[in-house]
Amino acid sequence: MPRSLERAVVLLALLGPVPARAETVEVRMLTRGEHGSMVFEPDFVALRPGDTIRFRVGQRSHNAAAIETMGPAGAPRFKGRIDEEVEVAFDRPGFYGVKCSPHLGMGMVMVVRVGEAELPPDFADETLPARAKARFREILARANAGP
Ligand SMILES: [Cu+2]
Repeated sequence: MPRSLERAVVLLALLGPVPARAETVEVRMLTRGEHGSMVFEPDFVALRPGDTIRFRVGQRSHNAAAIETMGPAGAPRFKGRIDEEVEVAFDRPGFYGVKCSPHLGMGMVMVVRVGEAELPPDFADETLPARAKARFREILARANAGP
């Protein structure tokens, strides 16, 4: 074994396995974003289990809340107040739908994918307002996660 490689192997052995650090991703809640009005930016986020999203007030009068019917079974639910910045840790693999409560009818939603999850065929809640369903279809198509 060449000497430099030998040294690298010794160093790696000393360091041991490096655990993946949990990350925090920022999502802004916006009345007018680059891609339209009433949006989360970004509106699709892929996380590793244990990562966190910090929902930031980009413009006022929005919140971030879990859509209870759109998430893996047993996943924690959350609901921020209007103009509240919340941090949510996503531990459980799967797809999650997130809404802004007052603007769900205007299609203010986003998708979070945690881990190597497959999109469940019944992910879209058919009882949601039409504009929310349309926005979900658009996000999932863009993210190449659609059925
Ligand atoms: Cu809103």
